[in-house]
Amino acid sequence: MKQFLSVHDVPDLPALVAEALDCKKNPLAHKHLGRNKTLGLLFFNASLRTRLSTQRAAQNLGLDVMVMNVTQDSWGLEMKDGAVMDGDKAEHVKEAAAVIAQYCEIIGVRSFPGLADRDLDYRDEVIGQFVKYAGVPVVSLESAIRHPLQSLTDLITIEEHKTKSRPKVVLTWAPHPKALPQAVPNSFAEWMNRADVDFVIAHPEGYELHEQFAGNAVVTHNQREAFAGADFIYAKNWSSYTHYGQILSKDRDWSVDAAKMQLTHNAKFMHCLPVRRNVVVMDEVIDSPNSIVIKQAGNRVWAAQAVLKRMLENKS
Ligand code: SN0
Repeated sequence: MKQFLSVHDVPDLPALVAEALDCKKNPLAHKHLGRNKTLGLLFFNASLRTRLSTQRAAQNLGLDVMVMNVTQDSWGLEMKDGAVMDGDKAEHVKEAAAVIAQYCEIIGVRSFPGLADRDLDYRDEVIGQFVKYAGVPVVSLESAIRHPLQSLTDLITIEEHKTKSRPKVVLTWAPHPKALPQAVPNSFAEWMNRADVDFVIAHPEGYELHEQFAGNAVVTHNQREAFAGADFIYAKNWSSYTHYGQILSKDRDWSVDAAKMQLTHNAKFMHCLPVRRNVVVMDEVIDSPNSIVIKQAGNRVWAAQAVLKRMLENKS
């Protein structure tokens, strides 16, 4: 695997899920693969799960890891080719990415969108520039528009917890005080469209995801209707794509509570975390036996390990 930026980098989804579950069963079986090799993790934004789970996955493979909080510890990076660099950015990504690639066999990058300029964000420039100039495999640790390690994790978790061969999976928008990226829902939708599930997206009007991601999902503005018969409820807030970056609703009637979970087929509750308790989801749901958010977060290790393993093995 040369890059892991989206589901399009994965030719066979069930095979990658199976490989991640193999890693989970036998975490140290490939400890030799990363010997004398180094993974560089670059963060332009905050992280808890991604940083620690990817580091743990790397350790399981025998990789050394270097982590840098780019915006705090490094020079301001210019992303635009041809820029006249007389502003506050001291270094161009063309040098930075190429230099980091001298020290690391694999590079991971996290960079959120600005949520101000839709065209700019959807060009996914930061991760794209690292791919272009690093020349070594690049893993997305959440880009402006996708979070593929999270989505792979979600698919693994659904595979482990499903009680029928083709479960009903509902991605539901939920309220939030801040404007958040579309990366997690975009990516989740993109992966669910490739998976063997009945996929429904519920959101208030104005929260339509780009059709490139929504794909063949059934889309409804009626959350309760969506919950009926669901096997998995995946809650997430996102800001509007059409009214780009805006908060159009903070309607608490969209929070996930126990009464709504009653409408489901004893559904498992999922969220990528971090989550705003009693805004996105009520305590009664996230603390219930049907909540699998901690197991889901645990699976981040196996998703990262399967991807890093394939990169080390040079396998697609
Ligand atoms: C990020 C997001 O993309 O929604 C990362 C999720 C993995 N979430 C946040 O930025 C939450 C911030 C907050 O204040 O709740």
